[in-house]
Parts: sequence; structure tokens; C-alpha cells
Amino acid sequence: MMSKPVILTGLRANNDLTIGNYLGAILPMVDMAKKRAGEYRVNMFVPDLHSFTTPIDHGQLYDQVINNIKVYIAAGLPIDHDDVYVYRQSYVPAHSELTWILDCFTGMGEMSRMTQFKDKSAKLSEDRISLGLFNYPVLMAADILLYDASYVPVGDDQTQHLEFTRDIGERMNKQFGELFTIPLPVPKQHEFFGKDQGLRIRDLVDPTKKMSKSDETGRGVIFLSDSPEVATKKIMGAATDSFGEVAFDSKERPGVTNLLTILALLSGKPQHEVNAEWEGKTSYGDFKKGVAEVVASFLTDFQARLAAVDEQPVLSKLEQSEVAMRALSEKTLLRTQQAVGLRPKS
Ligand code: AQP
Repeated sequence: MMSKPVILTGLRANNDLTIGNYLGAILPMVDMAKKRAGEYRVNMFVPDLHSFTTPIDHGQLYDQVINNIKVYIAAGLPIDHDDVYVYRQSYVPAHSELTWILDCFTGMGEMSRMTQFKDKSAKLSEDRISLGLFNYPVLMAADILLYDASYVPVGDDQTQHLEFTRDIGERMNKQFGELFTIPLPVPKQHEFFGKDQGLRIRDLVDPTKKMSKSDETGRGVIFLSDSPEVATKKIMGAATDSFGEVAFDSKERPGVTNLLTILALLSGKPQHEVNAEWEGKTSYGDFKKGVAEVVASFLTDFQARLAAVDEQPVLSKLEQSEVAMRALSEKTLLRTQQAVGLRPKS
């Protein structure tokens, strides 16, 4: 188990997941788990401690965590495979403990430069900006370094945090010897997942922003729990442009390009094929109808699969994985505690 390279990803349970989360993070991971489990170990977890770096309804959190795990399964994660682990971060105490140690080697300056912190804190009043929001990239680094993960598929917005994970891991290795496996640099990650770049699904109302599950209005966001009718309305109301002709051009025409991207990914067709079908067409109404049909049919199928996921096997899998992950992460934690002088060297 130790020697297999590790692929790891997680999605916060602060709200319902979106098709941005699905296409950017869940699907690449599930594809990888289907194709490569056996050769690789696959850790797909719920970072529940990350879920309240920004304010949430705590009464919903526990159920949302279980729902997220079910979403992974409905998306096709093969949980019966021995190399696939599904776990909750807060059930593995080493995440919090390693975070504290790493915090003490992290600069205020480098955390202040994180664009996710800047973006998210800009939306909150001063007294609601938590320390957790400030140092969550350190918790994310612990999530990755504890398991010697080499491959971490994340959307484009998380690139900076992955770079930080590499920095803090290398910094610790330099000072204390080989403590951590360093995840691959971002371009190599893209190569591994067969992509040119990270995916960024955009908000339908404001395509200059990414589609985000914590968006205040949710008008430009397709949630996995949206009814096909609601999703259709959102697509029909999506912002486009005044060029009057469908074209794939993310700089000049982010709205239309976003819809073309969603269409290709949800229909499982290559982007160039979908573009060829639509480019040059002058009715944005017909185009949006085409996209809405594909989205509505995806949601109908997906929601039926989700409703059919049985809870008992999910709970058993969580329990098994959490026992295994506690044992594994404690080894890395002990190595680190010994290195920084908290435990005697063996
Ligand atoms: N719009 C997106 N396009 C592609 N990928 C995306 N991801 C998020 N939005 C898009 C990827 O989904 C995973 C979710 O990680 P997270 O829940 O830990 O946090 P996040 O990146 O902050 O996600 P959101 O949806 O934007 O949530 P909120 O609004 O709660 O902050 C990551 O791999 C992310 O890259």
C-alpha cells in the first residue's frame, strides 16, 4: 500500500456541489480511479474541517458531508476497490496536528498573497474573516503531505495552493531531511490528467467569475441538486455577448465559450467536435436550448443515481478507510514530530 503513488483530492462540504466542482474535480478523479486504481492509490476525501472557513449553516454540515460522499459514488467512484479510500478529514486527527506544525514554518506574507483569501475575504466584513480562511492552504498542504500524494487534481483556482504545498514541503525537507513526498508541479499534474490546463467553469451570469458553490445568489450556478427546470432557466438566462455568432474564444467571449465547454464535457464529446457543430450559428437561443437539454438530461440521470446510493455501504467504507488513513497519517506525523523535536528519535 505504501509504495503505490497516491492520487488525492477533496471537496469542501460548505454547500451543495456545482457542475463546476463535478467537471473540474470529481470527474477527473473518478476517471482516474476507474482506470488506474490498482497501479495507484486513490484518496478521495471530504475536507470537512475546511467547510467552515467561511460562515455556513452548521445544522446542515454533517448531512452535507455524507451527501458529498454519495455524490462521489453516484459519479462512478468504485468504492469497492481496495485501492480506493474515502474518508472524512476530521476523523483523522493528524490533519489538524500537522497543520499546527506547518503553520509555524509558514510566513504571514505568503498566506496574504493567496488570491483565494483575497477574493473570499473581500466578500466578508472584517469580523467575519476567520483565521481559518487565512491559513486553510496550510491545512490543505497537510491533507496532501500526510499521504505522500504525488497527484492532486484540482481546478485552476487551487493552483496557488498546490504550489504552496510544494514550497512548504520542500522547505521542511531542506531543514529536516526527507520528511515528505512533494506533489508534482502543476504542469506535470495537467499532463498526468491529460489536460493542457486547469479547468475553470464560469458563472453563467458573470462569466468573468468562476462558478462557485458559495455564490450569494446562485443565479449563475448550476447545482447538482437543481431540478432540470431550474437549470434550464439558468442556462437560458446565461450572459453571452453581442457578436451574434457562436464562437469558442475564452478571452473575448467567455460566456459562450463556457457554454461550449459545459456542452462538450457533459456530452462526453471532444471540444473541437462540439465547436464544429455550433460555431457560426447565429441563434444564441437555439444554442442555449441545446446546452440546456444536455444539462437537464445529465441532472436527471445523475439525481436518479444519487437517490439510489445506499447509505450503509457508504458508512462501512468510511469506517474502514478512516482506520487505514489514521494508521498511515500517524506515521508521517510521527516522522515530523521527531524531526521538530516533539518526540524522541527512534
Ligand atoms: N468553477 C469551477 N471550475 C472547475 N473546477 C472548480 N472547482 C471549484 N469550482 C470550479 C474545483 O472543485 C474543487 C472544490 O474544492 P473546494 O470545495 O475545496 O473549494 P473551492 O475551490 O473553493 O470550490 P468552490 O465551488 O468555489 O466553493 P466555494 O464557493 O465554497 O469556495 C476544487 O478542486 C476546485 O478547484
